[in-house]
Amino acid sequence: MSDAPWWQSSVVYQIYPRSFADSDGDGIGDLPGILSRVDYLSALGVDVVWLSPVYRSPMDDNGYDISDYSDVDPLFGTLADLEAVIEGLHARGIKLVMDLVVNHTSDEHPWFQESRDPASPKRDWYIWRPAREGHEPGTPGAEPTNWGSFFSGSGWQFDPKSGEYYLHLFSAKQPDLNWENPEVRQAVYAMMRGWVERGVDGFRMDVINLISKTYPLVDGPANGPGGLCYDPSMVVEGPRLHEFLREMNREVGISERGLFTVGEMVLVDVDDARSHTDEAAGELGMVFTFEHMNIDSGPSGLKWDVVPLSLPALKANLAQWQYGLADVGWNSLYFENHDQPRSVSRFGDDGPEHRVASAKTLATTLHLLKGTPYVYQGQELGMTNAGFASIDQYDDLESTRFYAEAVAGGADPEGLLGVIAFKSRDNARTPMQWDASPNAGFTTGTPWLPVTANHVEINAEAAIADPTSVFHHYRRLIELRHELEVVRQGRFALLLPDDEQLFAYTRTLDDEVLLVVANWSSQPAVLPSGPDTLPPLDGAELLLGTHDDPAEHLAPWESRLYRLV
Ligand code: ISL
Repeated sequence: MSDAPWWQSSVVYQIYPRSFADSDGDGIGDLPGILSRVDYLSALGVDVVWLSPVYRSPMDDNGYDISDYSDVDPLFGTLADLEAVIEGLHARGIKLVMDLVVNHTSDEHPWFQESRDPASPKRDWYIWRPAREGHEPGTPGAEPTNWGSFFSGSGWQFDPKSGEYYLHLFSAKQPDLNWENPEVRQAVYAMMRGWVERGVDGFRMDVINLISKTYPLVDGPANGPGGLCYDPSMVVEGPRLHEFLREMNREVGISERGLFTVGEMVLVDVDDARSHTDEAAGELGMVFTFEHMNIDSGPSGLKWDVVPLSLPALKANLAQWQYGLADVGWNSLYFENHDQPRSVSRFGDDGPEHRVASAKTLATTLHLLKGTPYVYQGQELGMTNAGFASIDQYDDLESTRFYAEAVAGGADPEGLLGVIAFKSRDNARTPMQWDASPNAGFTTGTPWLPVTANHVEINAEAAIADPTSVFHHYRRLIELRHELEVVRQGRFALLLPDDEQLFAYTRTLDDEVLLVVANWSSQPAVLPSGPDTLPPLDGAELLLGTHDDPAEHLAPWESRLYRLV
């Protein structure tokens, strides 16, 4: 066993509490619901749970708009319920990581309410600006800059109370905190220390590379709808980001206490990631990149501009991150989260013939890379996209606002619905499918978002009972990471970079070599042999496969893990 930090040997399971398990029949998942399912997590074998926000919130963005960082929202339960979840997980050897959303608060946070008064000592806790010179405050075009928000429309909101605008990179109910103000930073660190004292083992940091803004705030290229600037490079990786992250690490004792950290970083590239996750920098354990999530986006880079996935491009990108963080820094590995559609529908084949094999093969490919793998609730069952056909079925503000704005701009509603059905965040947010009963065992009430009809077949109860299920494949992959140092720390090398069907790579540690070969297509694939293809398989030991009786060809969506001799 190496002396690597503990989280480099871990597999993380993300819980989106609203959609996981409802204990009281209000149709919304809660903490007692999570507590009732900890044995399920233990059976899967994960080491860490990342809990999406359960703090007090008006729920404009399902809890990513926080009005009290130190309390639990009554929708989810009480502080005592959270403590019981922490204890229940710890008793099973599972750590708990909380979501930390500190680029912005809710507009209903008392800090912001105070800040609305220009004479308040908290005025400077948020980013207030007067109207653009020569413009009447509150009139169209008077916003201080042309920045668009990530959720459509301007990134500035006029506040009639003080006659000025505040910056919100997300919804108007999510005003950005002013990290230049040391009192803001100290308040955040004190809150984090409070959670550590309550027993949490680390933090997943929401959009953390947006906290340092580049001043002065100026107009950017008008490249978006309504002449707004949708150029996130204006707002990421600001000049004081490293300083803030180091200060946070010191003040909260992140490295000292061995806390888990992952920073969600918009537009982060490998070099930035290395600089943030280099242990010597004293910043973060790992970051979430978006690059591989944008490979099926067109030239605009916008998520709604969907193009078919290029497998060589995906391989090249994942390989670039593997190589770039091979010796310094650390990778996070994910294909799904609460902001992304279901990977089996997006990258795999969710039809009846290939759903199981493709869900397993996506898992094989991801989990045998070097880094910390993340499983998003339901991914381990091969849950699919929601299949909503009408805009009324969607809840997520990102989808509904995009639709409204695009329809107002003359776009074809049918075309929009197709794109939204493919990419909406609600695809990941439908209730967890526990069993075949009418509400999938998620709630006894009316679920806040429709349960997917295929829960009758795709559910945890059925998966646990079937040794060939996607669930058991994940369980085995997690076990392999725990068992084999080469899976945790082995060096990565990509094979067959241009192959349109096969994703193949090796992992090497000393004289142990693993080969992963995965057919990312719904057609059979020939295993190439000869120079510059795959290493010879003579005598190789098959450690894990998706299909019985492996043949010379790979079946559609078949993947195998070999130990080479
Ligand atoms: O979801 C996105 C793409 O569909 C992103 O634009 C997303 O908003 C971005 O990744 C930031 O995400 C995080 O912060 C948001 C919150 O809505 C997301 O759920 C969260 O993961 C604002 O707090």
